[in-house]
Amino acid sequence: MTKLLATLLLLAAPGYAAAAADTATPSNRLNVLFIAIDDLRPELGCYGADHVVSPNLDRLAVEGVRFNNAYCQFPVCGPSRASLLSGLYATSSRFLDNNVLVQREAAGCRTLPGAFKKAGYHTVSNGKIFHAADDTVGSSWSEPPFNLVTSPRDNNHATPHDPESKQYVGGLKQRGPFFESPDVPDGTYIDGQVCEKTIDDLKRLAGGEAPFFLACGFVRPHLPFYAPQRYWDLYPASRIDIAQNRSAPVNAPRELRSGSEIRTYHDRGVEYNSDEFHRVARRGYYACVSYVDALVGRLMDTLDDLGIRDRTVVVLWGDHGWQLGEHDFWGKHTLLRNSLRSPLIVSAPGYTPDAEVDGIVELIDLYPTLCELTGVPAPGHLQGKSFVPLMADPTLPGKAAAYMRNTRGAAIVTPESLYAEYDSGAEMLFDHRNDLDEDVNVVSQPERAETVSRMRALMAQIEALAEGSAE
Ligand SMILES: [Ca+2]
Repeated sequence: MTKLLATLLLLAAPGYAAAAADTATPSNRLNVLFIAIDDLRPELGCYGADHVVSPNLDRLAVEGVRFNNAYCQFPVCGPSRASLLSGLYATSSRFLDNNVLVQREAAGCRTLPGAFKKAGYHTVSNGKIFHAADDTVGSSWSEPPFNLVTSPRDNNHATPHDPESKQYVGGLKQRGPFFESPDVPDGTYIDGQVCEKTIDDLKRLAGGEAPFFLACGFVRPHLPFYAPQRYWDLYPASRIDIAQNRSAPVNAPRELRSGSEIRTYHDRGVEYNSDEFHRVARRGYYACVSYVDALVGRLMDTLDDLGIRDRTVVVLWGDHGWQLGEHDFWGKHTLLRNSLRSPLIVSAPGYTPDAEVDGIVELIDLYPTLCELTGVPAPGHLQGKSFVPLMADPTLPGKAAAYMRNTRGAAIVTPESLYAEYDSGAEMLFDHRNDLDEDVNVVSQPERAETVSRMRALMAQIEALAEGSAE
């Protein structure tokens, strides 16, 4: 091949920005704005949900690549984040629950922000990124994390700001009501303050010598559903559609049950799983989504105002999905698609804007992807795979399967099915070609035997990789 032809092919390839990144020096490397949204399921305007008001996330999707089948590795905050930030799968002995510490359970493995810090980036953590704000602080961050979620205690993420809410705290319900809608400014709640801090950081770091890796973690729409009233006003109660499939899946094993987190908050007299409960909870969740959407919009506006949008990779991810009343289930935790599927949008200079990828990717793939996009060296321990090729050509197939665990078992998702195996031996198989809502567990149907044995083998393969040495 002649040199000219090689150059032309390189320039013609949609992914040429990645090739350029390989030779980037620290001073001309792309910045990264890394936006984490807690408990956000992919029910957004840009994911086809017209009833959700998310203009800013929709705008980001138009500027980037939207992943329609991105899966978390554990449908609980702490383990999901530990997996993404360490680049390692959760296993039967690692990243088990919210007591997780990457510095203990993946000791010696450089974290995602740590890899950027080592490569000369200035790395900053605002809000909820690691589940424990003090996890891997010295190796991950250039500055002490700004975190109001765990401290100070007088304004944690569950602190109510409606004076009326005080009457709903007491007895067994020390956590306050599960929703409130006071007429307060955005900055009253933690997320508004994290947004302000991140805007200040963008202004401070935009002109710096070093590129930045700026992480901004919003806690809504995580429970409790507290958001300023104007975001509730976007959703008249009479127009809220509730889940249609309110029964447990047919042939569901007893290990499959709803999370109970919402019941640790005061119900304000709304009977659990009544139609009204479904309506109020959905309305509160959507209000919180629109609240964080507005905050993301302010970050994007700041990038534009500073003139650094074309030098910044923006990635927006949710740490797992959520059951919003489907099967009468609430919350995360389950090995069902609604708990496991995450929103994921990546906008990087040089890649097809307004693209969507149907191929399967995993949140664990973000670490090697961001390394490839920026030219930051990827450590050898990573178990995920860069999805930059899918950003260059969104029609390419994704992974054969995504793998995830919860406290009771493990699951894999392929383009056709979800298969789960509990530690008790109980199994589930949902046929996503005909039953995306997962209403019937077909694992015992004789005609599925071949699929089940193929899924078992595939899961064993991935588990062998996941259980492999962390180093
Ligand atoms: Ca979460």
